[in-house]
Amino acid sequence: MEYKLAPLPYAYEALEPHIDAQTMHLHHDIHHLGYVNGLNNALQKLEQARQANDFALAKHWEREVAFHGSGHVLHEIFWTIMSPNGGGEPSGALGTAIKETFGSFDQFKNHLTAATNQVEGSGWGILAYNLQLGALQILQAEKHQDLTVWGAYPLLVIDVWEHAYYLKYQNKRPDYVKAFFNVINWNEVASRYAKVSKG
Ligand code: MN3
Repeated sequence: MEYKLAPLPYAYEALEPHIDAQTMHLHHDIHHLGYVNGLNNALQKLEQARQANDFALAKHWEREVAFHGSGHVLHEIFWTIMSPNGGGEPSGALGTAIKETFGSFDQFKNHLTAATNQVEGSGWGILAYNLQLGALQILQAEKHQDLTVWGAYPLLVIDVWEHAYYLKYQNKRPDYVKAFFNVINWNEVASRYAKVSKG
């Protein structure tokens, strides 16, 4: 089976002024496509290494599958949890869970903002639902696959690789993260939460 790159669910310029059209073009059409192609290639090479009983080589392709596969999964979520009609605060079960877990929406926002700004190098700030614990968690990912907590289902992911913001925000990652809250599609985040939460 071949993984494919789905089109953006809105126009490239739809998230202006918070995220510019050129960044969206490069990010989706070049960077995300690179992960899709990298994943398909790594899976094929892994299969070849397995058939050749070359498990030293398989180790390399397993790591490539983790990198490109996680990159593909996180970007697929990323496009859908943004919207030109985004921003504000979540209501309903997710809004309640955020308040119960973090004390208030503002405190949640402070924590997620700090965690995202503090990612060392390239990575992601993530709000996840841990299926084993039955609890919301704020996590970081370095690259796409490092620092993963097993059992954590990503609900909201904020890409802080430089390709996500450097054209518009240069070195000012905190300005990009602040602006990002204006495009969060809380309806989609809530729908992801409803799919996995026990409440
Ligand atoms: Mn990216």
